[in-house]
Amino acid sequence: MTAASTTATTMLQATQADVLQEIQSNFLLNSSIWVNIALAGVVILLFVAMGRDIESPRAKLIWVATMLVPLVSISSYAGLASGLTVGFLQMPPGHALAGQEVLSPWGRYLTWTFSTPMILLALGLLADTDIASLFTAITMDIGMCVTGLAAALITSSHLLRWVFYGISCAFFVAVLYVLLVQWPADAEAAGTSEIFGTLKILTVVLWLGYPILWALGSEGVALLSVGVTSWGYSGLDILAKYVFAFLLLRWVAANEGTVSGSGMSIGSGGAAPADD
Ligand code: RET
Repeated sequence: MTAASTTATTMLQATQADVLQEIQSNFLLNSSIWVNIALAGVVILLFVAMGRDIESPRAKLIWVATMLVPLVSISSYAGLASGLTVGFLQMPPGHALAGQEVLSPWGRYLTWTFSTPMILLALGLLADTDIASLFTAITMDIGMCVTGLAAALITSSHLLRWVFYGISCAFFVAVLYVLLVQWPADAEAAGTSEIFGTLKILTVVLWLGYPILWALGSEGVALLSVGVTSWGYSGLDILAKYVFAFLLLRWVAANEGTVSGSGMSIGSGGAAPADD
């Protein structure tokens, strides 16, 4: 066994306490986590206050979905801060860090499976889309997150890491299609096109940053360090979650009448009944 692989084996058997120590000794990584925990805490309190007078069912559902974004976020970042959802991975041959033990905050990818569907649920409700379209966006999004997690965790083959990355991107294209093509028309009909348009652009532009960071970071071609990548994700999270959610809730609180229907033209595809 070579010295390098011995080190790798040692780190791969690292306890949670070892991982925690590694996180705490990396200032960039540690600060990128704690800043988000603090922000999520403030944002949760702010959103409770902003939504306290909302009464109509659809507006309430948008509010709960939006609230869940920082709630999932604080749990996600607490998992990272404790070392529970961070581990060492030995990268396969062909990877820029082949044979080295790389610190992987894989919990991020896991928890996106819960937070991103909430963002899409809130946007779909805002556009008053139909249930099939909402189901499509959310399931494609979950597919994107789970296959992205697989891409990050695979250590058996460099090629398969990128195959899963490609599959995740394909799911992402489906989400983008719904956001850019289907929902704008629904939002127009629902009278929410202005705010939907702003949030759609914010979402599409910021979400595109995630696969770029993955590819440039230590999971991909390793041009960026673990700490810089983590700050990249944290920065995107601040904008894609907290700023997004704040703009949405502020609008819903001020325009509750526009979203006061029960929402979700379930199964009708938005069409009016034949005998109306
Ligand atoms: C990965 C890597 C594989 C390819 C693609 C990705 C896309 C991730 C996205 C994440 C968005 C996360 C948000 C989180 C908020 O809580 C998994 C990075 C396409 C779009 C908005």
